[in-house]
Amino acid sequence: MLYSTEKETERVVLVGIDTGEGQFDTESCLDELAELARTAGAEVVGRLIQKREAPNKATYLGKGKIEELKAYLEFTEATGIICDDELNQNQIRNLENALDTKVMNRTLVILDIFAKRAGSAEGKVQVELAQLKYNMAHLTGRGIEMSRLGGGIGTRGPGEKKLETDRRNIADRISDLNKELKEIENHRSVLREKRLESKIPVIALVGYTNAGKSTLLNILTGADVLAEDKLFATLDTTTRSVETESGAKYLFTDTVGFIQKLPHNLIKAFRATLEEVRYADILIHVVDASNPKRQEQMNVVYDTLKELGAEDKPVLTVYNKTDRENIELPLLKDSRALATMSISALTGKNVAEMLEKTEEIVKSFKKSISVLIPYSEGRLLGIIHGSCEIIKNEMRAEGYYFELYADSETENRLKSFTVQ
Ligand SMILES: Nc1nc2c(ncn2[C@@H]2O[C@H](COP(=O)(O)OP(=O)(O)OP(=O)(O)O)[C@@H](O)[C@H]2O)c(=O)[nH]1
Ligand SMILES: [Mg+2]
Repeated sequence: MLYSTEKETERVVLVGIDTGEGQFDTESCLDELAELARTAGAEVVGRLIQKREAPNKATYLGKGKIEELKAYLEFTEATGIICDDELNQNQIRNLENALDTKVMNRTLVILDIFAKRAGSAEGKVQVELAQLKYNMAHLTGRGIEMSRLGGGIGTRGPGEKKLETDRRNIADRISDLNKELKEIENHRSVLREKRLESKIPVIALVGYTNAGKSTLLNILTGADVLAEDKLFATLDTTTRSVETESGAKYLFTDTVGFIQKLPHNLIKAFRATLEEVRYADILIHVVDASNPKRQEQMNVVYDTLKELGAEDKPVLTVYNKTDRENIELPLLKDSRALATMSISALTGKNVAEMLEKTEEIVKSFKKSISVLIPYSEGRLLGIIHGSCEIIKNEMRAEGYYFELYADSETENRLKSFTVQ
């Protein structure tokens, strides 16, 4: 069933708990949550922060705060609240009953944005799967009622489709989607194999959401990826090739941005998409240098990379948006990266230099070797031409002589033919 998502604007109050811990202070968490809520189409009409050591196990907020919030909701004519943390089913139900309003949280809002943005078949399947799993675990009375009525955050699936809310149907749908995802994953891995075979180095652009990854891909490759001042503008992976001045070819991949408190489940749901990061030769870590929280955002990126099993990849860090004036200096060297540079993806400043540096790093991971391939081993020429950078090549009496840069896998295959 199709319906318009514009029907109803939710008026929401943002709620957070300040435990004095965590990398980000609660105010800036709520700033980001406000951005997310706006992107999801809700109007933010207020915010409330409670200082506590830990969330209340049964009700998230303390008793007195709940009374205050109830009055505040009436005053602001809010239609719901969005909590910054992951609430369990009990906390949601208890809060809904006490406040007589719809209770949402950060994950639900992120999922809702993902649902709106998902473009590819794969993205849609991944999002719907994550939403249904989330609903199985969280959606209680009021959420389901809202879904049946058909409006608001957490009720739409990808492509404006209405999300299933009947538990029996959800389980069936989850199993169908899992099968679909498996097929898509197989297809993707075939494509990836082909790419790996071609041995063109793959460079993945990673970074916090809104850092400028898509803008950078566009300027590098003339791609036409949507780049805008919204969180999670990109959900689908785009790969484009770039040829440098020296004639070398590289594949650049742009993918979904990271954000703090991205639930583990969601990362898992996007495994197929994010897998591209694991197969990249190098990561370019794009940082929004003009964001006062850039250091914290960089830490989130490294934590997420770790979760993806990509923590050992060579990294080139680029401080982006350095055309802006509000940048707090100094921009420190990123100790986790092989090199750190300042660029502007918007004006193109230093982008050519970044490409040179990338090339340098790719090469530094390749070894310079000399090989003599007997004429009877002609089949190896394909591998050499496909995967190595050839510096010198000669036809000698005993066979083909090459001086080349090879990656470790190719070096291994050519081992018995290496010469001094
Ligand atoms: N001033 C300035 N703005 C930039 C620069 N690079 C990107 N932006 C802006 O930052 C916003 C986000 O850029 P995107 O390229 O969409 O960011 P992204 O990292 O792909 O974001 P997601 O896909 O949402 O994760 C856009 O409004 C861009 O125009 C830059 O170098 N300078
Ligand atoms: Mg993007």
